[in-house]
Amino acid sequence: MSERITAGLPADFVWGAATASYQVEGAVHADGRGPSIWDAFCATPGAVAHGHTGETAVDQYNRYAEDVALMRELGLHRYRFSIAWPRVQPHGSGKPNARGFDYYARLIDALLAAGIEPAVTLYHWDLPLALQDSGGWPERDTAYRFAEYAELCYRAFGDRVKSWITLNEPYCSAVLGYLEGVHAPGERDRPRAYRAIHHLMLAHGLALEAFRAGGYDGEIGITLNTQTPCPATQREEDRAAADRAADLQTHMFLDPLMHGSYPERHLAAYPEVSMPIADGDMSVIAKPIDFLGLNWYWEDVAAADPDHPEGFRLCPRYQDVTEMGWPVVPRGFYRHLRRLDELTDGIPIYVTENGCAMPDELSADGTRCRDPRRVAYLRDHLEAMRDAWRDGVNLKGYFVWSFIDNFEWALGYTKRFGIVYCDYVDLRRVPKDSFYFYRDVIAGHE
Ligand code: GCO
Repeated sequence: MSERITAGLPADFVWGAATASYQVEGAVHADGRGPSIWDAFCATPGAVAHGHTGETAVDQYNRYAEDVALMRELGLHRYRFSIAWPRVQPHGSGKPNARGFDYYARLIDALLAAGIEPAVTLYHWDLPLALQDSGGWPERDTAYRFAEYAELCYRAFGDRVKSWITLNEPYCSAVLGYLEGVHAPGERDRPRAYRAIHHLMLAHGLALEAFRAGGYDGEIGITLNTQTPCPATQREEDRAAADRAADLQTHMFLDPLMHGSYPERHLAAYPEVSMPIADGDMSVIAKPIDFLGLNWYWEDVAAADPDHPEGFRLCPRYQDVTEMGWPVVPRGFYRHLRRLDELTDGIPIYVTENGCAMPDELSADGTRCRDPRRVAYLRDHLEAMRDAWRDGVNLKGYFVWSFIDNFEWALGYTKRFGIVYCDYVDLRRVPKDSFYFYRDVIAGHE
């Protein structure tokens, strides 16, 4: 018999599950919510698979009580969800919307009544459209607006919420949104994308300062999707290539937090880029966080490529892939956790997302969803995480992505990440086998 997955993890290790507002809430016109860049992006022909939108999503806005009951059945310790900025401040500045705050108060109170702690992400990509109309993240003003919005949230919920995440994956907001154009707002402009990076990091720093200045009790951090690409071979040039392949996704975000600087060699490869740094910005960004959130799904392999501006290319690998085409590499998770521990000097880490999309189907009678590949994925990744903990990584908790199937951004409803199945015809929830597996992990039986 092999040992329990949780063997050796500390008793206060946090077991969680995560979602994000636009991916699950629906009710986009309810109670005075303003439009976000994702509403606009979804309305752009060809932007999202099959023209799907978050208009209904899984309707958590109206069905949160049912979802909280399932979380209780799961034995969940903490639910990570995000606040939709345009719900609580419809135009991104000015007057807050009380009815928007009321929704999150209902959700938070339901969680607490069920013995589940809320973990709140302040920004999971749904920028109020009014702020994009005045320039979006490439504009410095957006960072100030974010700090004001963050403060409204601390004031409303600081008494009940003890775990805050300023931003989710600013890499995706800036690079997918402003450089590659595959996420909202769909721009393709490198200089603007890098301005967005700086203003996102500044927004994080200002929101952190506001939290400290307000004397709120609880912990605050940021969630990144950092990567440690593997070198294709042990040749010196491939090792150097793998190192550089981490610059944009890891160092452009982690270095300002840890050292108050951006990686110079990366910026030097793109002379058209200039970071709009004002006096004092970098020390605001580098203010100590209480924890780092890590979203991790797969590991890249890199080899030297003299034709690339940064001298690397990503290579294929042999492992099975998920429905996203992402290779399943649990040892890569272990490697990255170790590396992150080194890069951050042992900062407390929460895995704020990990999981996979699989070709899930309901049983003929509609009562079960067998997802053995997700169970295997979770088992292998949890073991890798446990090993990283044993080898000294300062891990505080793990959140599976996702609690429930949801709107997978540009891929619409075509990818299912949940441990709860959602039938998009009648919005019925059916716990998958992985739900029962995770319940047993949390209970210490696996
Ligand atoms: C992300 C986001 C999630 C995604 C998930 C699967 O990490 O991209 O935080 O919203 O849905 O990662 O792609």
